[in-house]
Amino acid sequence: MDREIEDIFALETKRQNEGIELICSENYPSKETRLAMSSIMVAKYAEGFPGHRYYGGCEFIDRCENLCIERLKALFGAKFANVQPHSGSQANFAAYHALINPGETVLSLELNDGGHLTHGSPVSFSSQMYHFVHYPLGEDAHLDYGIVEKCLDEYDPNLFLAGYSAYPYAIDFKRMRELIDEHNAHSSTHCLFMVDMAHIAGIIAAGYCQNPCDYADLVTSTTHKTLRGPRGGVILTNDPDIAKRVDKAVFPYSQGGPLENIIAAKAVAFREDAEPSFKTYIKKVLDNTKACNDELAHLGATVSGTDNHLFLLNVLKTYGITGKEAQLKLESVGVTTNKNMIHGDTLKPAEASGVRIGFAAVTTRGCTKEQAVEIADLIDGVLKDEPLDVAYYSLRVKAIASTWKDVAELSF
Ligand code: DSN
Repeated sequence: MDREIEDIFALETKRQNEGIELICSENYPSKETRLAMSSIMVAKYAEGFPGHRYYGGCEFIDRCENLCIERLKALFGAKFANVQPHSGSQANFAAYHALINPGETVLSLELNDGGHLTHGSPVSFSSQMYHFVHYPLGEDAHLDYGIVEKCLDEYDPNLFLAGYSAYPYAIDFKRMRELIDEHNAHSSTHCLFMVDMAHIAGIIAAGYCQNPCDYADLVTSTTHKTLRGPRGGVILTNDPDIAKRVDKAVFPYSQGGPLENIIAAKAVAFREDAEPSFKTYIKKVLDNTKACNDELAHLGATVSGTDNHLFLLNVLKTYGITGKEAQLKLESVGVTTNKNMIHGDTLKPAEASGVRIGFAAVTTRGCTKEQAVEIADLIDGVLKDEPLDVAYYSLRVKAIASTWKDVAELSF
């Protein structure tokens, strides 16, 4: 097609096939999902929603978007869904607009404690449009529902936000709902409950943790992490009035024409996610993540422990190097991770004391529990050894990755 672009594709495919991808927010979609992404659905303008478009010729686009909506609703047992957000950040942008007014107060977890940029980081639109305050984690880096209760009373927020980017433990959405209801019973401000389930959406769909759609007023997600779909966002709710406000907040407030090829790909992925084999996949992700975390602990490393697809490795405490240095060392042998703040971190985010490690992507390719343990030994060696034998570890990484499926040939 285009020699320059083709050459780059070949290099990236090789990097992905020969490497060990441990960034917990990444995954590989199926061939079928990728085919939908490159389909001719891309050529259609369809501003508006099924049955109410600003353009003609939307008969089949409407069928596709409706199918996507129905599949998503069935996956999470929700009454209403909007599948048009281009990303998780866009979904959150629209969600805030649908739920609260500019300047109103949102109680969320800070980025440094595992939250997300759009959960009130000073460099994001979120903190500039709304008044964000934060609930801290407990001393053991777990959510402390007593602290949440106190913060609800102290800040009297208009919106409580749960769902995180670097939180390795189970979340009790039911307890949060109870706390918000108790707070609302004696407060003049009515606090709404929003969950950003982007990281754990696949785990929820597979039934291995509480479903926030049963408790929250509104739930946002991305579709490309544990859900293994195309890169994009979605919004779910059971409240008909909120659903109407969500649609208006997505279009025309914050987005123009929906990406109908991506919506088709979301539909394909949601069908895959409803298969029994997806449940088996998620169970393997949980087992592999725990196996790697536990082996690192066995080797003497300071790790967070895990109830989901990710854990945090404190590299400063364990190996005396920063998260940035650890990320670079691992990358030099073909293991991809990202530096991450650890609870109570004293280093800046650009350095950080830890790395975030996840098993969603490698498990899609076929990583076994034995290999997850081997990967822990490899990580420990790479971060401990000085000088680092790059050639030796690179060969070990390639040997493991060579037993897995080709990233371009996956079918679920
Ligand atoms: N960038 C995603 C992550 O890595 O968690 C969140 O948006």
